[in-house]
Amino acid sequence: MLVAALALAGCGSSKADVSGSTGSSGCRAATGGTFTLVAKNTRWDTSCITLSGTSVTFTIKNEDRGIAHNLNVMGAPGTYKTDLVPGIATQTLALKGLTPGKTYTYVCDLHPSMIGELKVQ
Ligand SMILES: [Cu+2]
Repeated sequence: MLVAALALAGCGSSKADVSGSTGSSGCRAATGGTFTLVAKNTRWDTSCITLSGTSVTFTIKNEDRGIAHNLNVMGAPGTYKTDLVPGIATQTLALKGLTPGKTYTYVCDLHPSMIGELKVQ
């Protein structure tokens, strides 16, 4: 007897929230095996990077004069971070052997709020 009443409650077109959207909104793609990451006003210009392939060479541009930044791609194999260097400065970091399907977190060791995700596809 209760079944009919419960079935009536099922109307309405509420779309379920989609967590972890499948779109590319918010992420920038590393193309050609390179990516330029800019640190300015103690922020990265990108907090989400997608990569197809298992290697990428970052160019890190520190545009904060007198403020030290580095790039630490936590858990990446080999040399995974640069030295802390005050701006204005440009560094490079070449990563190889990244794991497809894994998301790596990158951060500046001095500024924990400078954090982002590198998604290896
Ligand atoms: Cu920093």
